Amino acid sequence: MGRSLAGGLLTDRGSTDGKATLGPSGTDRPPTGRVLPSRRSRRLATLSLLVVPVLLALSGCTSKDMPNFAMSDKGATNQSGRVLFLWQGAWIAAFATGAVVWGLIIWTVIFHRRKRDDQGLPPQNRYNVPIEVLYTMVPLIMVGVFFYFTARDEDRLQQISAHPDHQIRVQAQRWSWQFTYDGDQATTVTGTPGNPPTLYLPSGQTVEFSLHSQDVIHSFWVPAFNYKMDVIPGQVNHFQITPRTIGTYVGRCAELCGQDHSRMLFNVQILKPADYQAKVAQIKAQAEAAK
Ligand SMILES: [Cu+2]
Repeated sequence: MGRSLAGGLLTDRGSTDGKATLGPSGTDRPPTGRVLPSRRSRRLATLSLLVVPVLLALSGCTSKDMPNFAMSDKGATNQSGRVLFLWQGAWIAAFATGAVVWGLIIWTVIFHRRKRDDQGLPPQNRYNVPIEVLYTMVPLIMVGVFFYFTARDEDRLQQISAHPDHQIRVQAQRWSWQFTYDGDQATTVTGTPGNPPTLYLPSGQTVEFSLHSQDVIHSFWVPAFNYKMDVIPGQVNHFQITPRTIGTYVGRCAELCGQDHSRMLFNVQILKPADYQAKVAQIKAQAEAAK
């Protein structure tokens, strides 16, 4: 008797007396159970018809061909596209897994429901090594794939060059933000909940942020960057980006930090390098004039 996939699911239905028996392979299987190659071939053919076009369609996809799943596709920084692609891949893998699971459930419900003339229990299967290896290995492979792409991208996102073009100190405090450009105290801008500050960034130049907190844990988040990092008291966190797409974006705190957390907003303007220099010089001139 040939061993079938899915623990005898491809065998003929039930034994004549409705009682399960233990076969020589250790599988409970009715004496009349046998594999029907033509039916199995048909099912494999149907499965390939469903899976192969999906794989072919996905293999030629780029980030732009797929939905964003609520992530920004503005390409505001050199990193935002990488995060978007990882996010899209994770969703598509989740949808594919869901489709297989729901497909198997629906297939079972439709094709293996109890027939009118069925009596007793259907064949009871256990100790089916191939199916047990399958449902152990498939999740392990899935987790491995998720882990590989996440670890690869996280490593690249957190790479820091020793000599960034600009260093911006970000200080979070209940409930606003303070920005200082290139270590020059005269360029410090402090916001309030009623008057959110603007962070200026030069396009095409590397910027390193150092994140400081004066009180509790906050999180520095510019949604268009597809990236955020915690701002922790007593610890300075760093990350680098290269702004790319000129424009104005919103920023906010992404860690519930107290009563006015929702008002902890700021703006981000990515400018041409010359315009950026002019803005920073203007901030400095205004601070010196106010002395
Ligand atoms: Cu906060």
